[in-house]
Amino acid sequence: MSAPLVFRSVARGGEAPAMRDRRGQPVPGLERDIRLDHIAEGLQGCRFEEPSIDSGLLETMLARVHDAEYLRFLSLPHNGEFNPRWHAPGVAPDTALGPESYAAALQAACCALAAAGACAQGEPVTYALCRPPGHHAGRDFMGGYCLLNNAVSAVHRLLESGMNPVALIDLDFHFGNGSAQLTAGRSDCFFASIHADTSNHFPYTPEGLSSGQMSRSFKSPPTRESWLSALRDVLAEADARGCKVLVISLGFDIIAGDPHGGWQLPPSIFADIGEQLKETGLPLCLIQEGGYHLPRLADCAAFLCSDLVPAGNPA
Ligand code: OKP
Ligand code: ZN
Repeated sequence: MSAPLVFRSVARGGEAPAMRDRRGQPVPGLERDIRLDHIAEGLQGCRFEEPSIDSGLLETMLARVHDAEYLRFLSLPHNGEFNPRWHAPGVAPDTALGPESYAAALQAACCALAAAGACAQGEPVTYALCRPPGHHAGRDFMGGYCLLNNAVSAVHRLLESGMNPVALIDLDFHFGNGSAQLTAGRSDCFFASIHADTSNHFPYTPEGLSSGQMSRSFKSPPTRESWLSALRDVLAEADARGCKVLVISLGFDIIAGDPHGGWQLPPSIFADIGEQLKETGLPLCLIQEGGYHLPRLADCAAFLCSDLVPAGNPA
């Protein structure tokens, strides 16, 4: 297997101008450009390519995922305000829009589409190294730093290339409520998520999964073994359903020390994750979601790829 092909966001800026907790209290925004510098450091054996996506294709794909009025709203000028109207029902508005937020979100969507495109062309492992994340964004809502759902855009591009069904597996610490909404009721996309119980963690609302979707949630911090066994269950189900490709919503916020997390898993768990993913034999389209503990992000990425790249063949 060749080294992962990485598509990295080129936009700088558009960092969360503010963030709020569930009670509406201001908290520091941790979704920063520098996250990607740290992750890239762990991807040194990988190939990097520009995420160049035709603007027509971007528009077409975004229209498949999001509501036209929501997209129009995002494209208006913004200056750090919160917009309750465009947050998910029952979720306290936590994501503010700044002047460059939408440009950054569009860049992230391009990375995901480029990764999916290369995946459809036969690349065994593609990686959208993108920000802001996307899995909390739904058809007409933002939240948790997410404006556009990058992973679901990738799903649509893969489906259109004939890879059907697609599995969308969300490994981020937080429940991907946007991805769940956008894949509900689809027989061509199997959605599964492993996450922290949503009564105590963002988005603080019931999962409300539709039939055919799968989740493994943890009320208390999982051990390495219990988390990995949840992943085995989810991958077995994707296999049983005959999924042709795995889109992975990749969160590095499951590890100890993450300021938006709360678990104690070591970065080396990503070596086991990489091994399990590789063992499926399916093409992998990795989409970056969360991960905010800067000193450990490079390790997470390096451990993940240590098993996706054959030893002695780093490039
Ligand atoms: C985005 B992603 C602070 C609450 C802030 C924000 C979580 C955003 C997570 N106590 N909650 O990584 O899923
Ligand atoms: Zn997260």
